Amino acid sequence: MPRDVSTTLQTICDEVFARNPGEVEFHQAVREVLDCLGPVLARYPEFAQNKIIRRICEPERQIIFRVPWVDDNNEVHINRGFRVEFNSALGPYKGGLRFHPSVYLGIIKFLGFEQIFKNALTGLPIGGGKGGSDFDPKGKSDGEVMRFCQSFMTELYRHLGEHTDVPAGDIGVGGREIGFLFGQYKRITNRYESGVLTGKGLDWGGSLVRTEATGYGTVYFVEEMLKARGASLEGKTSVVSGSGNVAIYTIEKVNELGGKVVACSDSNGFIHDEQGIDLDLVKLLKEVQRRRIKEYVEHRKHAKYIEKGNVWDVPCDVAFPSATENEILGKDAKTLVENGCIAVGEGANMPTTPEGVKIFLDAKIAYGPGKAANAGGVATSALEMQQNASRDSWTFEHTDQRLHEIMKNIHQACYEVADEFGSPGNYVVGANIAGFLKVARAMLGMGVI
Ligand code: NDP
Ligand code: 2IT
Repeated sequence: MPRDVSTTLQTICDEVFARNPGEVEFHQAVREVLDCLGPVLARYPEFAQNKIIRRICEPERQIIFRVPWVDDNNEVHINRGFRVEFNSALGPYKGGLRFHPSVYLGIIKFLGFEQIFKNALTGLPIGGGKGGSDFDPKGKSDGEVMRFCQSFMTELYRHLGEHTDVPAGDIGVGGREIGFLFGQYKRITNRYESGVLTGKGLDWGGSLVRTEATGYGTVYFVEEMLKARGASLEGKTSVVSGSGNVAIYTIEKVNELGGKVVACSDSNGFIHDEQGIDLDLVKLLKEVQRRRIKEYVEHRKHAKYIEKGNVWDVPCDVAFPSATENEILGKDAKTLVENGCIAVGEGANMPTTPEGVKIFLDAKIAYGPGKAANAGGVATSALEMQQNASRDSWTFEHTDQRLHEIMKNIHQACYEVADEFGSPGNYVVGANIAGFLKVARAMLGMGVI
């Protein structure tokens, strides 16, 4: 890389870190993308001349608001709400809402930044955004969750719209929460604007396959990476972290493709079932009853629950981190590689630390970074928007086929672009450059805005 290019990128990184102090996850996400852009700036000086990277790193709009609500005992609580509308070069802001006590601006900005490039990779007309709150839905009654969602939307609604900003789910936000949010939006605006939220119920504008899409898409992506190496998931053993939406439908698709998942987790510990995870049981415990994963072993006596254990210690051929950011540390990546892991598909966003990523890349295993591998979720959200716009609803088979094609295309784009820019087999380089180029070209075409 020419020296002036690497100096420019380093200066931009330093500026972003100084302008956003303490937002360590955002810094990490920015550094990873910028580390890949040297060859792009060298080839296209117009991007630097027009300060495209500096503009991409500054959100178009950031909204922070108070969310007061009353619990079942009439006690008042105050949470903080966020929506970061990061980039609308390719379409309305699009990205999920996360409700988790760890949420602060730095998390929402890292997620929103990743979302820009992920959404670009889908090839669909969606910009990047993310939102959420430090509200903890765990242990709350349905009534409490409803009142929180209504209060959250009472502020957020003024910033949304099917052509403006379209939220969906993420950690702690699923079908129940999207229902409460949509109901309040409809009531305040007096508009049945289906396309303003995705992940809706199937009876009122939701799309088939959206629930399954992130997990299925991640497995499709891994299947493509393996195919490129003459392998497949059939007969392989997998480990999946988390036991939420992404984890559950990752397990379902691995099973369908002839693989076996032997472990999954939640934030308290993990279960290990050498006979293969009983997915109906996990669905019942997590989706229907909202219980903890440790209860699995009460029903499957031969399985083990390891409280506070590390799921990455379980040997596997393929790893699917599907819980949260930075859940695979350098030491975990080392363990996975030493145990013979040949592929990693990131269902979660940025689940691997930079040390871990380096270990995977150095070991030359098939490593699919989140912004490529988990793009099936948001892609199917965009398909939901298409159905809403045409007041139509597609069959499961048709929607799944579209999702599958999109994931194949993303894989192909990442693979080819990595090659073209001198890093064959490196999907981090491929995803970051392919995503960046789409956004950068659109921004260039629209002038200084
Ligand atoms: P869910 O809330 O359905 O499930 C999250 C799972 O991860 C739970 O098992 C949860 O355990 C675990 N988890 C969450 N936070 C932590 C933590 N800090 N430490 C350990 N475990 C944790 O969320 P999703 O399945 O929707 O999301 C999982 C990941 O996938 C996130 O990174 C999200 O950003 C990403 N993603 C989601 C998409 C979607 O469509 N839903 C799309 C693309 C990416 P516990 O119950 O104990 O908290
Ligand atoms: O991280 C993500 O891509 C999501 N949480 C899904 C976003 C969406 O708009 O469907």
